Amino acid sequence: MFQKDFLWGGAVAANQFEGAWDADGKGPSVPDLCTNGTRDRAKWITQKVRPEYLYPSHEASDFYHHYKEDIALLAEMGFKCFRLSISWSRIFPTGLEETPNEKGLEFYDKVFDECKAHGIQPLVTISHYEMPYMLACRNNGWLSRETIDCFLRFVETIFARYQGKVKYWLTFNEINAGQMPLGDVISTSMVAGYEGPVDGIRHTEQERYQALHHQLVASAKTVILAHTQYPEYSIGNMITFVVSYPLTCAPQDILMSQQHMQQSNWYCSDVQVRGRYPYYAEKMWRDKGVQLEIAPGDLEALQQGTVDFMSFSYYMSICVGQQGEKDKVSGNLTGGLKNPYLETSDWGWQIDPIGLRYALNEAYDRYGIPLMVVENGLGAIDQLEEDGSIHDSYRIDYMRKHIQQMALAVEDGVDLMGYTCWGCIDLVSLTTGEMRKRYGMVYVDKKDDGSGSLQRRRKDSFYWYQKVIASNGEDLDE
Ligand code: BGP
Repeated sequence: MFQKDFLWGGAVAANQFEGAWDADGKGPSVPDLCTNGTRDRAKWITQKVRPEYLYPSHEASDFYHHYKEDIALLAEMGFKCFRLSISWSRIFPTGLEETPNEKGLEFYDKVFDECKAHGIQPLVTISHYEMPYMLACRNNGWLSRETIDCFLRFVETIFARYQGKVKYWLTFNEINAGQMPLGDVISTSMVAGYEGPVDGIRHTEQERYQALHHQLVASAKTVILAHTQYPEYSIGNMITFVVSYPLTCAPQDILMSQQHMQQSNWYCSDVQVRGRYPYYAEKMWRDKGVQLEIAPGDLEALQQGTVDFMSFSYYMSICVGQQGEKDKVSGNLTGGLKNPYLETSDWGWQIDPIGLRYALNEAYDRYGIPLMVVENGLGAIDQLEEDGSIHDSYRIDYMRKHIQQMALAVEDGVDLMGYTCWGCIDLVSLTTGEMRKRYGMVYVDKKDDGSGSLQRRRKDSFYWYQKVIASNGEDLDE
């Protein structure tokens, strides 16, 4: 079964959860310029805040003013670990300052102290889909090498400040999203001079892979900094793991699926875990017309800066094959072909718990280092009953089945450190900016139009997860 010190918990990201977007000296980040959207209507990016639009990150779930209450609720569930990100523009408002914003640093001091008081380990994502907007405009996000130095100044600051308070760190959230057509906008912040729907920006493969190279170098240099100056830190990478299956047993489909796994899932983690671009990279770049500009010292940094553990988000699997162009399923940043054996969520994401056991075995077989599932969960519409209860048995069912498969993977021999389900307290959806797409075990009274008291309520899944953690994953009954 799960190891004795298994890190049970949940995960959030600053821009989807904190709110207080311009409080205490914080500068605007790219998500602060993103309006709300729906499953069928993409969010917009505007070049300045326009009064006619709603910007969900501005208030979000207002963790900034509710952190004590929220961390107490997590502690009540028995959390061992709380994954959260640090907002870069809270610390460096434009990304270019030489000295950090003290008030921003103090906020996270308070959050980590509160976690410590409740015996909860923070797991900090250094960069979760955000960047100071000024820096994004000046450098077109990660396209410029200069961004690496600005990022490292941010990393040095938080590494020094939170010594003794944080042990576990992740460099970039879902770094491989940068390879994907919509993911590149969200992950690499290449938004300079653009106003329009987020899915309307077009980047060339050259730009995408170059920006990603800069992120990979920044990630490696972050790991090197930790290993040389903060040996007590444990640093992981983080990818979005969208398992692909061949649509049929036609050899062409098998090969396509293998290539998809290499190019979409392994490309970044191969670099971050093994310390070099994989053997299939050269051909992939050639096919895509990419000519990477690799500066002296980059490859050495990649080689030295390999992570201590690997983490990933897991929500779904897809099929890949030559035929079936019409039967598509969506995903958060990437879609694929429909699998006839699987159901989908209300947002069209394919639900596949067994795929998680498969993913864990594949990753462990490939790398042999400890793994952690740092995002997983069901985005669903919850019904608030008159008595204030929320009966989310569908969420319990989803989580139970995924935890069961994790337990089987552990039985298979996989070294699994922990599980932090996504959006443990309701927050803003990344892809649509909606509030009604909820993942939490704690309900936040807030609607898509921005109204609501922000009051927190325990859902049925809250009490269920409490039992799961108390029994170290043995008791999964409702
Ligand atoms: C992941 C992101 C999260 C998150 C989650 C759910 O890709 O790392 O930030 O929000 O997906 O996606 P969504 O919010 O679109 O439902």
